[in-house]
Parts: sequence; C-alpha cells; structure tokens
Amino acid sequence: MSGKQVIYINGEFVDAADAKVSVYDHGLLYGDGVFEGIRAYNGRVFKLKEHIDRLYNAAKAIALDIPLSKEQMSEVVLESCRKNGIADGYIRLVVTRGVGDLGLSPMKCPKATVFCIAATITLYPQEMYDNGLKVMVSSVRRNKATIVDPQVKSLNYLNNILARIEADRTGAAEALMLTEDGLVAECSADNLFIVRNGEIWTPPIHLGILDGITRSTVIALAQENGYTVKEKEFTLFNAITAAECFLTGTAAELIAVTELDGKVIGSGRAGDVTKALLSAFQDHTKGNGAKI
Ligand code: PXG
Repeated sequence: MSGKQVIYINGEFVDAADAKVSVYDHGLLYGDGVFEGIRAYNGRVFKLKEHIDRLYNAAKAIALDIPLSKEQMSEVVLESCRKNGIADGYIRLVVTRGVGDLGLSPMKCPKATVFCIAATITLYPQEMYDNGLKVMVSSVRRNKATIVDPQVKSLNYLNNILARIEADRTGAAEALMLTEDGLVAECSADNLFIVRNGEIWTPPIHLGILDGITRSTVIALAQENGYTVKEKEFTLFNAITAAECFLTGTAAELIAVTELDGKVIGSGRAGDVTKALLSAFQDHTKGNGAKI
C-alpha cells in the first residue's frame, strides 16, 4: 500500500481516520446488514461479479435496498483498490441498514450505509499449507436455513464467533460446525471438503451453509481436472476416516485439515488431491478476475 489508506463510505473516499459510522447505525445496533470478503490477485479482483451478486442476493433476502447499482458497486471495489495501490489484497465490502432510531424496525432507516475497505492480507504461513490445520468440532450448531439462512452473509456472525471462541480455547485453527442433526456443515469462516476413495465430497448448500465462492471455484476446477465431486450429506465419521480433508475460503484459499476432532486425518500432511487443487486454484487466480 502506498501512502494513507482511503476508505469509500456513502459516496465518497475519505482518510481511514475519517471513515466513521454512526452509533445509531443498525448495522452496529442489531447486526442488520450484509458483507463480502473479496481477494485481489495480480491486479485483478477475483470473482467480483459473483461477490457482488451474492451481496445483492443477501440484501434482497433481508429486504435491504442498496442505493447503488451492481455496476456502481463493482466500480467502488475497483476504485478502492486503485486509490490504495492494491494489486494483491483483501477487500471488505459492507452494506448496513443505515442510521435509524433505537427501535428494531428498519422503517426508520431511510438509507443504507455502504463502505468498502481495500487492504493488504496477512496470509497463513506456508508451514500451515504443508502440515495442515487442526480443526475442532464445535458444540455450536450451524444455524438452520429456516432461521437466518447461512447463505445470507449477514453482519451477525455471533453463531460462528461462538464456535471460533471454542476453537481458540482449544488451540485449534478452525471450528467445524454440524447441523442440528449432526451432519457436517461448514467451519466458522470456511467450507469443508473431504476426499474418500478418490471422490471429493462437500456438504450441499441446502443443509444450511454459505454458498462459498471458493467452494464453487474449487468444485469446477476439480471437475475440469477429472475428479468426481459430490455435493452430499455426510457425517463426522465420514470426515475423520477420509483420506484427505481441506477447507476453502477467500482468505485461506484451500488448506489441508490434518487433525479433526483430535484424530489424525490421512497421512497427517497435506494430501495429493489437496495439493493438486491448491496449485490449480492458484494458477486460476493469477489470470482471472476484473482488471483493477
Ligand atoms: N463459510 C462461512 C461461514 C464464511 O463466512 C466461507 C464459508 C467461505 O466463503 P468464500 O465465498 O469466501 O469462499 C466464509 C467466508 C476471512 C473471513 O477473513 C471470511 C468470511 C467472513 C469473514 C472473514 O477469512 N467468510
């Protein structure tokens, strides 16, 4: 990053120190809003259209009107990168219900708050990609799609934060959350895949998980590379007895899980399928995306 960081907020770019949100903003008072975490690689914003579409779908699901067109919002993201000299980085795009009164009703919030932070990203150390992560199984269930659908990437992440607190307490890097029925759902900020008998399995979206953009990208790349990918329901037993297990997410990309629920997964090191897919993913991110 060169010079001072500038933040887009409600139609203008301001110094980071001046990028402020009101204490009456319902994003803060109630977690009423939606967000995206986006990566830039090599001067391009990766899967920008997919992130913008997911943001607008999430906003629609909570009846939140975004006061910008998708084209304008895409330009906000690209311009935030330009103004901050970001070629490789991490972008946080947030839309809140906006300023209202102390009541719950969004009726009193005339205009959504929109801000965009384009920053650099601290990557996991290479050692973690080789040796894999320790993941614990949280006692916190993933909230069901009949409550707030996990497809809504909302500003209320408390459920996942409770799971992450458990992980931190036990020294694990991530927390696996199960469904009410005990099926494997996803981690606090990552989707999960397993490799069994040469097939790649990942839980289906209808179980109540985030429709991860890295997840979709990895499914497509795996299929292009000749792997059989199944979106299917599976148990913790299936995961701990898998040959390989890995997580996907915008920040982590694709990272091996080598310990799950205190049990060693596969060889205890990143497996061949995981390594092949990470390499395919990294090749893909280099040359694809919206030019900054
Ligand atoms: N599941 C959940 C619950 C998430 O929050 C993912 C999966 C991965 O989705 P994408 O589209 O990124 O492949 C997420 C990602 C971070 C961070 O810094 C990530 C998320 C939220 C907050 C921070 O890694 N969401």
